[in-house]
Amino acid sequence: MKLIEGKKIAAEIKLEIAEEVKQIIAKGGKRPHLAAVLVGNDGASETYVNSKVKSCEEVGFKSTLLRFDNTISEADLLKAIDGLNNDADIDGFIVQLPLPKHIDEDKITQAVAPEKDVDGFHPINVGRLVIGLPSFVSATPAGIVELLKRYKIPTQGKHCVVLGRSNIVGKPMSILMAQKSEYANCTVTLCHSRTENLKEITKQADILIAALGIPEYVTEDMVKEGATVIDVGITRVKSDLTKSGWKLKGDVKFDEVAPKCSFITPVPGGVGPMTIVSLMKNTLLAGKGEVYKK
Ligand code: L34
Repeated sequence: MKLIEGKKIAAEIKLEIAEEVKQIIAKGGKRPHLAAVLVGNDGASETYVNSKVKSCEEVGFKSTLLRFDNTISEADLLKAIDGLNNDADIDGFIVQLPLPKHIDEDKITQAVAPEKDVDGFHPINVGRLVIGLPSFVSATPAGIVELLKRYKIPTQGKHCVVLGRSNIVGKPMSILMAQKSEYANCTVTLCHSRTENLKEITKQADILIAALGIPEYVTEDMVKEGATVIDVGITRVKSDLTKSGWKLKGDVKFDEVAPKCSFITPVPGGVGPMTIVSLMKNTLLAGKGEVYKK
């Protein structure tokens, strides 16, 4: 069993990005600028957004954090998005999810200009991804493809089983793994809460990607000997053993599944840091105008 060290790879990629930013600046180019919108004060969202801001500093990007109370109206949030769409200094921005219940997430996602949508959530970017046009790709799935690439995990012709059909992870993940590409070309099965005979399907997976959000759902009997297991889950569960009173759990029962795997990602330190670094990559692309010409 080999541990896929997302945290380590993310640190390496950040150095690569920092180097590229230095060269852009040396040539008189513009420093990439990412903005993040954070509504309310959900603890997990705070952690993720802080880590995005910190990563911007590390790679040499400019960053702007816009914070709003969780009572903000949908109309006012749309106004803020309009402001970011029209701010020429900002290359890309994200609106951290989840949003409060009175705000329609679809409406917000669709209000972001596609050429600044470094989350890759806008239907234009999703559609472009599906038909193989240049697009911003959702950060978590993009980070997972990068991990498979850097660990030289064979994908061509392999059976990849994706658990979960969210717009952010499961759906784009299944599209990416089926793409005609040296680092994909998988046969993909997308499973979800209504899938029958789930265990029979997951047992056939050469690559199993768990993105359900149910802690420790994937058990040893669901995994084929020698499989690669990617754990996207990151749920905070109560714990008496930590100072904070909670600890992070993935969707995979790591201790029993790991011995069967050829490769496996840990939680934390696996997929999470790759999500952040993929956002940095998308911002760099946005700054350079490489997805949508400037
Ligand atoms: N708009 N909303 C928007 N874009 C995103 O890309 C996200 N996501 C998901 C939630 N909402 C979003 C994130 O940023 C999940 N997510 C995310 C980002 C970072 C990490 C986990 C999820 C991460 O850094 N995880 C660390 C542990 C962090 C901790 O201590 O809680 C890890 O090692 O897994």
